[in-house]
Amino acid sequence: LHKPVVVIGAGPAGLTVGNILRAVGVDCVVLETETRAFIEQRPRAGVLEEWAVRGLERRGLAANLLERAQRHAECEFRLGGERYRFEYLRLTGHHHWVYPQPLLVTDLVHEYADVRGGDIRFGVRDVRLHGLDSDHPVVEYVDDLGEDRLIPCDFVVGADGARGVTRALLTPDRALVSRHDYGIGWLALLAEAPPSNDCVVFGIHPNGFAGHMARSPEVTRYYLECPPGDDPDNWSHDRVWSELRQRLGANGAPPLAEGRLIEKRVLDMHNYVVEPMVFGRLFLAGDAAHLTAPIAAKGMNLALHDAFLLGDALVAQLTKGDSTGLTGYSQACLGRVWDYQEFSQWLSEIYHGTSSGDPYLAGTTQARLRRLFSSPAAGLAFAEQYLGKDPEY
Ligand code: RFL
Repeated sequence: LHKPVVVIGAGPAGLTVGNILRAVGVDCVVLETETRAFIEQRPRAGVLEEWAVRGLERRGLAANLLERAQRHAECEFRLGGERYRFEYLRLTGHHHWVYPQPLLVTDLVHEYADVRGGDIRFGVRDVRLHGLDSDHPVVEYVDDLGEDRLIPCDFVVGADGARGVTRALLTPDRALVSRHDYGIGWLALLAEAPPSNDCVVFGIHPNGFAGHMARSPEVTRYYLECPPGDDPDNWSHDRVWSELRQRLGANGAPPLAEGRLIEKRVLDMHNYVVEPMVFGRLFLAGDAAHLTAPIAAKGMNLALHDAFLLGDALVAQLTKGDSTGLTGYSQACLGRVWDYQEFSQWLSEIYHGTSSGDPYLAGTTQARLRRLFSSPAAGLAFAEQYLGKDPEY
């Protein structure tokens, strides 16, 4: 009955930790509230940084990705009816990978459960953790048949995302939670339509920000800035495409390929960071520990960064009795977490300054954008943040 590690949540963070443990034969169990079919289809992220893909590859988790993912070398800003191309591959020699999150989750579940023989239990409810500050924590949950279950363990990984239960255990006497609310909403859309440009497009417009990101040859993600808490039903098919055409319009830009909207939801842009990401035997990873609004497409990358560090640290502890990795885990993650938070805030001002209604902010943020295209040093600094600095793995 006893398991060395219980992982709560089968997202990119939890599944990556599970795979790292199974690769060296450490026994663990992953608990997930949803079904396998649901998590394999849930649309979300798509942009992966080079170092994250290399980290997956090194752990035998990137075979499909390397075969199917697209490489992105440039992005384009549109402002005042003009197009400004930012060629980051040419500037830095580095690129982005685009691979939809549901495909990555599908690969990770398959590898964990079907190839490495990992134990994963779907459809669980009422997960509760006991004795986290002792050497013998216990995870309690109700299984998919309604039976109450207990798993005594050595370590618990809290990888249950932004709406999970594990973060709530880091109460104010145990951790500091810093929050930032942008006061901005994004209508997140998935269109059954081919991409309308050969790279990512950011539209900076007085009506609000708009984004275009290829997900596959058949599906494209779009974003439209909107009031926070807006009702997606306020956005009819015609209104969506008319706003997208206005906000992404520019001289010489190819027309938008319209299609059926298969996802339409409002995301309120807010961030948080939990410090430390650890309480006793509970180690948080991914969105459970820190949320970065999709402004800079960093969340899944940070989730993988945590998972690599935590998976390796748990293996060192459980196979060699070496506790260094676990002791330094939170601090090792938080440097990158804060770096990405800062970049997200900086980028948010560029995206949203023009539509803020404040002409002073519009002026300064447009100057910031022009600097990227007129100063090679500013361009390089931006590219480094945009692509994510390479950690040593
Ligand atoms: P996840 O993926 O949310 O997985 C958590 C899992 O835990 C389950 N769960 C529970 N299981 C057991 N017990 C409980 N009590 C549970 N409560 C929840 C959930 O069902 C789920 O399966 O967290 P993880 O692993 O930390 O991964 C984080 C990423 O998913 C997230 O950061 C990204 O999706 C953010 N993000 C993006 N990140 C990028 O790096 N690049 C992008 O291009 C990008 N685009 C996006 C995004 C997030 C978006 N949304 C929906 C917020 C675009 C969007 C629209």
